[in-house]
Amino acid sequence: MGSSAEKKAQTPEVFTDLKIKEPSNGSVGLPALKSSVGYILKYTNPLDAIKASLKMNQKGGFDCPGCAWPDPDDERSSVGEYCENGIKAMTEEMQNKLINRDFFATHSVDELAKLSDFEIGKSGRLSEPMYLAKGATHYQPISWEEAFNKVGSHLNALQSPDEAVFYTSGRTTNEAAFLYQLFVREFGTTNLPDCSNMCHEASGSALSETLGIGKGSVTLDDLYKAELVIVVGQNPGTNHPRMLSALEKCKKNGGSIMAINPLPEAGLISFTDPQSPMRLLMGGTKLSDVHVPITINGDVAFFKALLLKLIEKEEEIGGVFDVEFIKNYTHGFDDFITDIKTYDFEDCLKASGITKDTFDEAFNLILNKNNIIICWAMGLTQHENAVDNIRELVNLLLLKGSIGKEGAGTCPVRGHSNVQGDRTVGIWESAPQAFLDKIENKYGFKPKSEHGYSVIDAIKAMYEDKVKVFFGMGGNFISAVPDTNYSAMGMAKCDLTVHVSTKLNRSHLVTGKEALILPCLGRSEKDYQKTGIQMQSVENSMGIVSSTKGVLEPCSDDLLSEVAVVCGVAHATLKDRTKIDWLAYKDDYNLVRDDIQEVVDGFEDYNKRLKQSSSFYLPNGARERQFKTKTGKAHFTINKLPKWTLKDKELIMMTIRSHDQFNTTIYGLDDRYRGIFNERRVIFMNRDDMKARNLQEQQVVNLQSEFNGVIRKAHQFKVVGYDIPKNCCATYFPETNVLVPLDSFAHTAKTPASKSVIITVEVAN
Ligand SMILES: Nc1nc2c(c(=O)[nH]1)N[C@H]1C(S)=C(S)[C@@H](COP(=O)(O)OP(=O)(O)OC[C@H]3O[C@@H](n4cnc5c(=O)[nH]c(N)nc54)[C@H](O)[C@@H]3O)O[C@H]1N2
Ligand SMILES: Nc1nc2c(c(=O)[nH]1)N[C@H]1C(S)=C(S)[C@@H](COP(=O)(O)OP(=O)(O)OC[C@H]3O[C@@H](n4cnc5c(=O)[nH]c(N)nc54)[C@H](O)[C@@H]3O)O[C@H]1N2
Ligand code: SF4
Ligand SMILES: [Mo]
Repeated sequence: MGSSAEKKAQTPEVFTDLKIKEPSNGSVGLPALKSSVGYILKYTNPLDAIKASLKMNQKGGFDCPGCAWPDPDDERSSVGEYCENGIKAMTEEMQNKLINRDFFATHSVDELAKLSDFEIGKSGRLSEPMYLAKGATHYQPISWEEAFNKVGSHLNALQSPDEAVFYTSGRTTNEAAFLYQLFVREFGTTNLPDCSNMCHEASGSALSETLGIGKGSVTLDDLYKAELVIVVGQNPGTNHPRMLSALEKCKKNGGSIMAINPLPEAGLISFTDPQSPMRLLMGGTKLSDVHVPITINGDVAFFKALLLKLIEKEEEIGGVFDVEFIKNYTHGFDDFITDIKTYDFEDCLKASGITKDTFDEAFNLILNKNNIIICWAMGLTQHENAVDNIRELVNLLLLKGSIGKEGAGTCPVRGHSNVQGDRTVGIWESAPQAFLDKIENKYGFKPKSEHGYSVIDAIKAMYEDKVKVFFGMGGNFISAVPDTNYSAMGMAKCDLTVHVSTKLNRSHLVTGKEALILPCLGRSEKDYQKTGIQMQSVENSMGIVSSTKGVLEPCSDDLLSEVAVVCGVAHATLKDRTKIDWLAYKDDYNLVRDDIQEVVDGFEDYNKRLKQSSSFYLPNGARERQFKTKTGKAHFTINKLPKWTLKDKELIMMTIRSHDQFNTTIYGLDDRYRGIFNERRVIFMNRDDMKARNLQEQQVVNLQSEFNGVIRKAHQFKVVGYDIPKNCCATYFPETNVLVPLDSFAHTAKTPASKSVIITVEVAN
């Protein structure tokens, strides 16, 4: 008997010996250099690592498999255009250990599931396709052809194409993603959930509605030239480290930085550039002029307080707003002003958790600035009112005319290296009709126009027996999604689960009745096809499409590219039902780009432009003050203050990333900047909240969340007293995903509210 899916999906409740030090007040610098070199020496061949690092993020080289921060347009450092975490992402992919049939013959699925995520990840790179038969305890090898036929026969046996779900994680290139969604649509469904649903979906919803484009409007150059950059709900020192160089440049040019964050995150406070040897010795730049220690989910309240005072000043002395911009380019100003005046400043300030002194500092920094950029990430998007968070910050930018001009605009900072590109080329469960019409015109079949399942819908559908096949193009679905136990039970009900992946992860161990692992090439590896080594392309957070081409030999001869996997599955499934020559694409990726250019706006001369200059900007209406909204103008919106009250003993919990992880990939057990070493099962608490509960430093506790009468539990965490607002606490994702209720998600966008989980803490026996 196998252990239950729920048990296998959870991270083991085992401590690894916590050490606590003082949190750091600066980031990067020598410790970062030491950490990345140590990582290279431990997990990969150093010569390969040097070769690859010199090509990473360089023109003609490969795109960093880490986050989606852009590379500079012009000059690039010859020493290296990367950060500590970029090196870790690269090294993780090029691990020098391989896992093959012997590994899987030795270790059963149940046994592997007992390992920690760190240990699972460090098993090595997958090197051949593997198959888990019905009732089997171990994966066994399978040929690619058999694997494709297995997927094809399962898909073709479904009563409806909607009984299959096709997930994507944001590392998939434009070429692979375009073909993948094309196959899924030709097969007959729109069930294309992706990691974006759990990430910046709320940004996309809010920005499309207000500014007519679901992406940010700024370029790197704008960041250098801004008078004020507000960083809200984002921890760039860990998650977008090279953003700190851009913020530093902004400061050097006379700009100011404001951080709105419950935590005093090290990178936001001060920064030392590791690519500047002098600065390594001299110490860092103080980055933030003001840190606003907001209470979790206090952002709408804080923005409202700011807006109220700005309106007061505009009415008193004028010159605070960009009146011309408001008149010429916006819609809904009067209604917005009427609504906001119904709020009381003191109530808003109280709900934000900010003292009047800090508020005044923040207010004074904003008052006379006209070129403002607001950057944000998961601290704003993973709440029930996430869309309101973003609409409210757009209101502020609109009042200031801070959009579509130099040094001003919106900057949602994306997570995965190509999450934005995947959406651009059609990974979207609710793609616009105009895009579907273009598919129909080009390929001669009618794609389904009803919306498919997003991540949350897909989980429910699996649980309700409406889904029989789960296909994952990258990612680690079971560890990334909310409500781990419910989701695992859903996954286990599938007949077949398939994962295309570079490395083993927990999702390969929480399987359907049968399962396949299809190993693929990583970014850093050469992609040999009939017409030669192939180039692919990706889009970063600022809408720049650039080429990516691996430089290392593949770690195994039995890997396929993601493009080749999609072509193989499509060919085996659609057989003579299709008019598309699926196998031709994998021989020559130029053909894929030729198709993208016909179907997706902004990709004219795709092949030519990529080859000539290795990157180009996609069109962006908001950047030009052309707002493709219903009215053709930018929209002010009316947003409510969120209403939640904590009952006695309850805390609001955010699930965040440590410095040593990339989402569910655990690089190591330290969170250096926060002073946490060798442990992930911790809960950061305000020391007064600890006192009120009689909790000591490092005391072992269990956590419990209650939502709509359902109780969820996570056991074995150590308490760490921390500089976090009262009534707030923080834990690491994915250890506490068991506590995130499936039904708590952002309105309109359905992003799981994994930054506002209401919990109680009990001493463990
Ligand atoms: N090294 C590394 N890089 C990564 C990733 C990784 O895991 N590791 N993940 C990638 C991905 S997919 C993404 S989406 C991004 C994520 O990048 P981030 O969004 O920076 O990641 P989180 O750790 O979720 O951090 C959220 C931040 O928001 C703050 N916060 C939480 N709740 C609130 C709130 O209510 N209000 C405000 N104002 N702040 C709040 C937290 O204190 C924290 O600093 O990073 C990408 N880059
Ligand atoms: N509680 C909580 N939950 C969260 C979040 C949170 O902040 N809190 N954040 C959410 C966010 S922002 C996101 S984006 C999601 C992330 O959700 P996912 O994207 O599903 O998760 P990742 O951990 O990024 O996926 C990593 C896996 O991708 C595979 N992989 C790596 N490189 C490649 C490649 O080149 N090709 C292929 N085919 N596979 C590859 C490897 O197997 C690796 O284990 O998680 C979400 N879940
Ligand atoms: S900032 Fe992001 S994209 Fe750039 S090197 Fe670091 S991890 Fe890679
Ligand atoms: Mo993300």
